[in-house]
Amino acid sequence: MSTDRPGPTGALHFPPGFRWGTSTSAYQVEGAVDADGRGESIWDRFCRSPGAVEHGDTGDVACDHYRRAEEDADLMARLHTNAHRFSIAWPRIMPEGRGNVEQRGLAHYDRFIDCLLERGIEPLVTLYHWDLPQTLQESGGWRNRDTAEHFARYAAVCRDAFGDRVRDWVTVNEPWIVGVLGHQLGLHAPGEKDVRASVTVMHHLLLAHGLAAGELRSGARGDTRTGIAYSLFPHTPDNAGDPADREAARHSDGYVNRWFLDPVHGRGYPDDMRRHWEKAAGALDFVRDGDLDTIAAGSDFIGVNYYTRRIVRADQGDGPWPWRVAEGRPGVPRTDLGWEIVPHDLRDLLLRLHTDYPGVPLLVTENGAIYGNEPAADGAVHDRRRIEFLHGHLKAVHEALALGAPVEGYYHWSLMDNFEWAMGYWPRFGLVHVDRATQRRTVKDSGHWYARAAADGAIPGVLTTGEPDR
Ligand code: IFM
Repeated sequence: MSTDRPGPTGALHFPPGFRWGTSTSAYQVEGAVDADGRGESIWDRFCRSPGAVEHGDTGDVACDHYRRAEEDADLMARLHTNAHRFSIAWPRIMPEGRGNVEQRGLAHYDRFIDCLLERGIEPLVTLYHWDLPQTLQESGGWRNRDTAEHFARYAAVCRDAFGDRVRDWVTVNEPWIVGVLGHQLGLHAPGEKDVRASVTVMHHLLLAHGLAAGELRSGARGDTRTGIAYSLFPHTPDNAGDPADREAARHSDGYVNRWFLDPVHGRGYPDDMRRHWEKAAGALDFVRDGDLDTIAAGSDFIGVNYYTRRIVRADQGDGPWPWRVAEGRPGVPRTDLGWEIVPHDLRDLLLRLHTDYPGVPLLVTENGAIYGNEPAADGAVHDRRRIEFLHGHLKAVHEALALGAPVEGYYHWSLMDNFEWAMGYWPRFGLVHVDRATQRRTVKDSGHWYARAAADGAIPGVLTTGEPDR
């Protein structure tokens, strides 16, 4: 793909057709948890466990996006975006996860997809962004292999309903986070703390991806594409001069990144991590003959969710892994949550994916930052730091494009401030501020900046203007 080469302060143009997108997920924005026959999800249940979510927050109301879907599509049109990634809530389509299909749930997404298309916004649909129907959890959830089969049937229902208008599908969002936070550390629904469960679940999620991809691609249109949105963390050894730290970083990279990317792209599970998992969790006997072929059959793009890097050092510690995540470096800027901001690692990550999995289109399916800006006296939200974040990361994407990485689009996380899982509502990731009491939406300065970039198909080479955050 070609990109214009800028002068020192000239605009950086992105290729024609580049997707300027925003990203959300159902449970984080929709609310209306009892509307139109929706079934209970594991997040509805988890939010009600005392202490599970900060301040006892829940997704019951969230951004009320279920009821304001059309208004929010108008908001996207005002941002000049041409793409939007959202997820379908499985419990709205199949309240019990299998069997009965709820037509009102289908009708809702049917209308929303049309709303997007009417505004020139291409939908990128995620089928699983963590809201498993609670009924399926009661029969073992993702630990139960049958859940992958149920997921494939749900995918087929979505294909039949929306496959005429939706070309690109993310089957599963961040299988590593589901496995580790949901089943090993107990920080996300369903709140399990079991190392063996976490690796079992990850395998079943990959299997579910492969089975669902087969269903989605068998639809009427010939150009359907499927992929996973991975939580990818570039790794840095704490002490690059220490071979043990370098080895720790390589293994941790296997744990977080390669464990998913390699099997999906036909290389099977990486041997180094297989040994670690067998030591920590016992024989991987849930991997059956043929599973790896199913898993390898279904990826037409790589969804890159990138937020920050992981610095790792060798350390046996108390847990099962012979590495430990180290502190970030002094002097590196951070978000309000303390995550290091390292845009050049996004560039390097995209280039690495291009090298390791050649020819596979790349979509930055999430990238964003928590900054807590509230409306100022003038009513606007002056989040200069998010503009800098956007500029830095889009510039990194532009550099990756210029070096040949096939990046097709960038979906900012998030369209609007929403429910940030176990942290509840305090973290604000949006280009649009949401007033929790009134649901009033205010486009932040960063939203206006992104709108300009999307309209121009370009960003400034150098960021020169703007006031500091207030
Ligand atoms: O909000 C989440 C999203 O649901 C998955 N990826 C990371 C985001 C920010 O933490």
